[in-house]
Amino acid sequence: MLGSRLLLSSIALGFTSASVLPEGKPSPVQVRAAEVTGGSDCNIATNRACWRRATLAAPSGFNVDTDSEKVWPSGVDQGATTRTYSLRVSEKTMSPDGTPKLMQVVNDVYPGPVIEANWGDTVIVLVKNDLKDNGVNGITECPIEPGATRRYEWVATQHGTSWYHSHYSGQYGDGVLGPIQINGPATLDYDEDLGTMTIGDLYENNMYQTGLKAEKGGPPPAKGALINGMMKNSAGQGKYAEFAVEKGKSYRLRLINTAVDAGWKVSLDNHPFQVIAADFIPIDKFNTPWLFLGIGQRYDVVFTANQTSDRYWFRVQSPGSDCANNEMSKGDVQKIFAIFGYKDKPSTADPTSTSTAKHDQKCKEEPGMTPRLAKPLPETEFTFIDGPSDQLKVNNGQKGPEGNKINTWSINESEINVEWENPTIEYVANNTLSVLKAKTGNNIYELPQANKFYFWVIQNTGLGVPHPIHLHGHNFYILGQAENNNFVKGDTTSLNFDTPLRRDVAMLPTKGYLVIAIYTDNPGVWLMHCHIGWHVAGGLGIQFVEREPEIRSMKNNGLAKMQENCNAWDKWYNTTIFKKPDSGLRRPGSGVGK
Ligand SMILES: *[C@@H]1O[C@H](CO)[C@@H](O)[C@H](O)[C@H]1NC(C)=O
Ligand SMILES: *[C@@H]1O[C@H](CO)[C@@H](O)[C@H](O)[C@H]1NC(C)=O
Ligand SMILES: *[C@@H]1O[C@H](CO)[C@@H](O)[C@H](O)[C@H]1NC(C)=O
Ligand SMILES: *[C@@H]1O[C@H](CO)[C@@H](O)[C@H](O)[C@H]1NC(C)=O
Ligand SMILES: [Cu+2]
Repeated sequence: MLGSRLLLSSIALGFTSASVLPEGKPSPVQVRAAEVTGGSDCNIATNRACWRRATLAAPSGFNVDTDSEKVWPSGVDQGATTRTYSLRVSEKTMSPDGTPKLMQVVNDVYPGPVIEANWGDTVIVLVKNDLKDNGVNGITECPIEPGATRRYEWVATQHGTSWYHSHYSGQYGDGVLGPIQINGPATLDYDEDLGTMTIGDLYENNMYQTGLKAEKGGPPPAKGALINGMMKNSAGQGKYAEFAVEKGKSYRLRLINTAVDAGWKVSLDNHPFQVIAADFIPIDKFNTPWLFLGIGQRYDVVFTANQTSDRYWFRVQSPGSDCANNEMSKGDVQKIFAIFGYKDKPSTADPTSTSTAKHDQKCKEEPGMTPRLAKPLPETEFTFIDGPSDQLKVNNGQKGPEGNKINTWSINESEINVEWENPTIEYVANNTLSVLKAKTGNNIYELPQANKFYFWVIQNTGLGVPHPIHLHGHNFYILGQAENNNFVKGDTTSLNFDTPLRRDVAMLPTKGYLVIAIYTDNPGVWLMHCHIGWHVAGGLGIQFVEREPEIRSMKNNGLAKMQENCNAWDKWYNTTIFKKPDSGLRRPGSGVGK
């Protein structure tokens, strides 16, 4: 929930590298100046827990035990600065797996440049839409019309790894995405930061064509995957992404699942991971040879290059057809790799390493991760035991005229349908939310009370396939998560109220449930949706309107600017033949009715 204290920060079309980064391949640069640490023995390889020693300006200092959901370095005295990045979104033919494809990319590269900042920095991102006919849509803003530039500003209140992407859902699958790296303290020491690794899926056709298929007959298989925008495909074209390590050193690696429709299990042969962060939350060291990442999830892991100097496979696999339908990862066919090579054994040959560990084939997170900073929840406030008003039922169906039916996804039997030209925040600004709430598909749930836990039981019905549920503006608390199970009213024994993991994406497992809590400390309009492109496009989303009157009275709430942007969008939209074809949170293009 990066920058969640700023109203207009949750939607991205893309962003550029700051003036400090070249407009080329993203590279893991350490932009941190030594003086930031407030002492030379802080945040060094043997003291990663420390970020900034106590000073007059920050009497408590900042470290991995600091509650980053409440406090963060602020101002130059505490080592925070402002960084500006310019991102330009345009069409470009690229060959990420050795075969050409017309993509939509940021600053002519895929993935887009890394937006890197230090904990507490203010980040300004100027996004220019250089596409001919697509915008970005929102809950909190109008889309960016072609030719226009929009300015986003947010504070990196938390540290860790994330990514920016177009919220025209499918559009990020065509390339409009890039990593975000916020340097900060860590729960485990390591020598070097290897930076980010994006793991996405690759489709034969563009997202518009693929989305059409998903809507009519169900999603087609992806033809492959890309690791940091690269892959050797089944025909031997293209190249594997490579990472070089030095024997004896330990490394931090920032994993990001940027897929449209794939959950992954990942592993590095002979080098088990020590997981140190889940999304933006530091976690107690968690050891595992295989790690599951749902779409949108991030994990920071540490591993030590302490094996025989050689080259090792980094493996990415689909743990079952419900989790990813991918031509390069199916049963015995497993071809999605990157390479980690020891520097003292330079070679260009493919590794010969084998994997000794097996994974559990489950499309859900490894159990047992706990946050470094435990935040217990008041069990007595869990109201589900009294009534079902906090139940959210995820279902699927079909709608439309006979012979032309399309697949839909709903929450409590309602598919979300947003208005591009009138984002929810505009109704909030006008104090006319009730008008929007009377409309079909608004899917608004109000969270009126401040600093209170709201609990939700999300039950997976219908097809019951697993869904990565993502919330903007908050880390939710995960109280319970089960496969093939209905949550039983009154049964709180299976829930964790003492040390729940907090993060911003969690799996709603196959035919099971996910129980979450949201703490209302961030007024705004926040979308919660399935991160599978086809599902959010088909309606699988709701929006929380949190502490509505306060949004209007917040200083610098950006509402006037939003109205100005919307007027510009309205003017352009009136002139184009491309009209909104669906939930509005989906693929660009035209021609498909509801
Ligand atoms: C290599 O490092 C890991 C920790 O990352 C440790 O668990 C393992 O025992 C080490 N192996 C050797 C051979 O030193
Ligand atoms: C969702 O639907 C269930 C049953 O269909 C109902 O009991 C519940 O109150 C609804 N949830 C909300 C938040 O309206
Ligand atoms: C909000 O008010 C402005 C100014 O009166 C108006 O132009 C706009 O259409 C209103 N928006 C909505 C969503 O009603
Ligand atoms: C949209 O275009 C129509 C006709 O071309 C015009 O009458 C209308 O005023 C325009 N609306 C806006 C908001 O520009
Ligand atoms: Cu889904």
